[in-house]
Amino acid sequence: MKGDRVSEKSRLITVSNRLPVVLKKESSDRWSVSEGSGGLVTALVPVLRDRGGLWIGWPGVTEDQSGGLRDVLRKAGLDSGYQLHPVMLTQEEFDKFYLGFANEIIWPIFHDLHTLCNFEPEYWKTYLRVNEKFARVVAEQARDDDYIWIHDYHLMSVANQLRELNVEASNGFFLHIPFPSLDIFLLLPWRNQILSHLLEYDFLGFQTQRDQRNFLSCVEALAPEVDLRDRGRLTSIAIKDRTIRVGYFPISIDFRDFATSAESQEVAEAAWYIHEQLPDRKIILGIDRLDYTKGIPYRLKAFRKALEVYPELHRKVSLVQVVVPSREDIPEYAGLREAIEQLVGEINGQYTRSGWIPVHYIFRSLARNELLAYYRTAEIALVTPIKDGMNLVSKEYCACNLNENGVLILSEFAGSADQLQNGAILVNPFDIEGMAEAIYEAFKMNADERRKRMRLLRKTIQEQDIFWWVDSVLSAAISRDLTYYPVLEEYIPKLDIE
Ligand code: GDG
Repeated sequence: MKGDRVSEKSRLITVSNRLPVVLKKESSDRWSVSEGSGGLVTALVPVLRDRGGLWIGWPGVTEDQSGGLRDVLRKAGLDSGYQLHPVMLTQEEFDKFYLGFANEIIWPIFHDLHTLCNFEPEYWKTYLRVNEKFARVVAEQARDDDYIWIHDYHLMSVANQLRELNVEASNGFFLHIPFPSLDIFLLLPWRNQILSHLLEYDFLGFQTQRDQRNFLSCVEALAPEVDLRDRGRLTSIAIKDRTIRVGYFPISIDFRDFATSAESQEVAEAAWYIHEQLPDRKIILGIDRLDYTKGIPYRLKAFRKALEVYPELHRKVSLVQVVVPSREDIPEYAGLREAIEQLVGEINGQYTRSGWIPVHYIFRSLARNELLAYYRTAEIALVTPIKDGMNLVSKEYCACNLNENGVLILSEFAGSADQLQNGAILVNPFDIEGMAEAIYEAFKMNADERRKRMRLLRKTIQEQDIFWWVDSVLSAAISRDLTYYPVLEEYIPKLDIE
């Protein structure tokens, strides 16, 4: 039977939209390749090396520019201890699958922003074609006793194609972004196909309980022929002769790596320099990709409100807002940039005084050490997405807060709020006045409370790090043994403040 041969020792085939490499073109057919950074890569590479395995994904350049690439990837694979297999995309496929279906339909609607969707039928057809392309590369490589782990919203239809191609290996899917509620999901013209394609996986992982519940209520409404059993952290769904399992697993970071890197001399000096430039001032930090889900305009309005209502903050705080350029080929993103820059201009125009600029706006990607220096030195982090699968910035900030004196202001609608609710100040990211009050509360918070809260946050993130996450997902997916599977609630420590 399908999946029967999978075991703790099975090879792991990881499939994601992008291969975990950074490519640089040195000449017309010469490339340099380096391993990508990021928590997922760090956590999976040891597993891939250990079990033997491969990573399948798009290399980041379109077919017409990819001369010489396959050989380089083969060699890079050998060097890093696991194989890399590219899925090549044409420019048109990239435009309609990645920019189109994934980022103009699924991304907005799964973040509850259906009014931003461009429901172009051609996008769906290309999405299916590209998912089939991915499935073909997987089928060429997979053995029956492998475990195939597919990631994220770009690849929801791969299992369906694998079935068509008679691939016997067991598979699982992890969704990194939220899963919407039934009312929102129903708006999607391809809701039935997408749901039935997701039900072709043997295992489904979501970030939070809310996402799991939303998915299960869509299943109950749209696929009444299936049977939901053992509802809980790991729910079983019986479909004809198969049983699939659906759980939630909050992704995390390599806590130790962030904490030790933040301790380095280089980061310490950069952190010192940042504050030297802003003497006698508390830094409030916002770091986000340019994305309408990150709530940047509401956050800026909240900061303006705080300056208006609490003049005590004048000259005493500066907001450093870093916006990392992203998806600029999509019209909605260009408009968002304009809105942000206009608000920054208005706030600075109104409040700047000699020696004090209220908002320091940075529109570029920071080098890693610079990023860590801001994390380490900022007194307050303002992480207020209107919706977010998890939000790693909130966890990275705490990991780098070595002095345990920072305050995390966190949106209720970030996935990380489930784990970090007891140490952070939670806010509704649409509530401008509420966020302004939270900024003031963080500014005034005494050292003892700050330390207690930050210790709690760091403890939680340290215990539930990215390695814990990989273990939890793989043990629930592969071993089917629930005793392997940590009960999350027990891991969330409570805050002890008078
Ligand atoms: C998706 C989901 C989920 C940011 N600015 C710089 C920089 N970063 C790095 C951060 C962090 C990452 O980018 C952003 O991660 P997030 O989790 O916040 O957001 P998404 O990119 O939207 O990720 C999300 C995640 O998948 C994982 O499942 O949490 O909800 O949307 O790691 O450090 N890195 C550098 N310079 C920057 O300026 N070097």
